Amino acid sequence: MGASNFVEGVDLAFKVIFGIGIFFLVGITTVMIFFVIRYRKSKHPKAEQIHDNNVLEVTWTLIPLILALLMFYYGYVAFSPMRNAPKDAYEITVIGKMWVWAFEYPGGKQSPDLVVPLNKPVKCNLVSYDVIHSLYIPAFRIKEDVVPGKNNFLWFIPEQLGEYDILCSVYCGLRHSFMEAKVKVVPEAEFNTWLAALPSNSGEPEGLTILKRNACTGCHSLDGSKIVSTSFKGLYGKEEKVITNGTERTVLVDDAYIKTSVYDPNKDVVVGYQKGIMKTYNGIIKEDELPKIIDYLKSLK
Ligand code: HEC
Ligand SMILES: [Cu+2]
Repeated sequence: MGASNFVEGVDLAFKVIFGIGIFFLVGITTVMIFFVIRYRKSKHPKAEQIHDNNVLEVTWTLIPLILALLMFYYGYVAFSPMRNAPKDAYEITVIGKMWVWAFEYPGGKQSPDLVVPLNKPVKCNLVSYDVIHSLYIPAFRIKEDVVPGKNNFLWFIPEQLGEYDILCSVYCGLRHSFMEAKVKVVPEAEFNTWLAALPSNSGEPEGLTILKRNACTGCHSLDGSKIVSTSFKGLYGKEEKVITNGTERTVLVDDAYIKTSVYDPNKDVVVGYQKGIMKTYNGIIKEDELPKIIDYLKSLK
C-alpha cells in the first residue's frame, strides 16, 4: 500500500512503460548485434534491395500499436480519477507565492505545513499570488501547476501516517529551491485537535504575520543578513541611498517611503539593487495592513 490512493496506479503505469522501454532496449540491441555479425562485409559483400513483406509489415505495425495503447490505458486509468475529486472531500486552499507555501483551512487559519486526517479525501484548491508554481507531493504521486488567475485543484486520500515532502516543481525565481513544506498525515482525532489549536494569529506581532504570509521575508531578512534584498533590521529611520528617475538621492526611511516601496517598488530603487525584482503589492497588501508592517519594522532595531 502506498502513501496515497494514487500510488498504486501511477507506479503500475510507470512499471508498464519502463518494462516496454526495457523490452525495446534489449530487442533492438540484440537484433543490431545479430545483423552486424550476420551481414558483415566479408559474409555479404553486395547489398540487395528487398521489396514488400506483408507479414513483417503488419507485425511491426500491430505490435507497437498494441504497446502504445497499453501505455495509454495504464496512464489513463491512473490519471482519470485524479481529475474527479469526491464531493465530500475536505477542502483546503493552497497558496503559492515567491517563495513559500501557505495552507489555509476553513475560517482563514493558515499553516506553513499541510496537516491532513488519515483516510479522508482532501481537496486542495490551488491559488498563486504571483507566478506559476507547482504543488508536488512525490510520495503521493501527485503534482499540479498553481497558475495565477486560474482555478486549479488536486485531491488525494492519505493512506499512511507520516511526514512527506512538498516541493515546488517549476522554477519560479531565485529562491525556488527553498519553496518546500511538509504534509503531515495524522489520525482524524489528532487532526481535529490540531485544527482547533491552530491560532488565527500565532501570538507573533501582526506585522510579522503579514510579512511572512506575503513572503516578504523570502527576500528581506529580519536579522541583518542579506538574502535577495536589504534586511529589515534597523531599516526604519535609516538614511537610504536610492535612485529615483535615474538620479541618486538620499531619503529617510519613514512611513511614506515604506508605503512607496510596497506599492510602487520601482520608483525609489535602493542603490546596488536591481529594479523589477520586487513587484508591486497593490491590491495584495491592504491599506490597513501597511501600518502594522510599519509598526513591526520600527521594532526591528
Ligand atoms: C522577490 C523579492 C522581494 C520580495 C518578495 C519583496 N521585496 Fe522588497 N525589495 C526587494 C528588492 C530587490 C528591493 C530593492 C530594490 C528596490 O528598492 O526596488 C526591495 C526594497 C524594499 C524596500 C526598501 C528597502 C530599503 O532598503 O530601502 C522595502 C521597505 C521593501 N522592499 C518592503 C517589502 C515588503 C513589505 C515586502 C512584502 C510585502 C517585500 N518588500 C517583498 C525584493 C523583494
Ligand atoms: Cu514556486
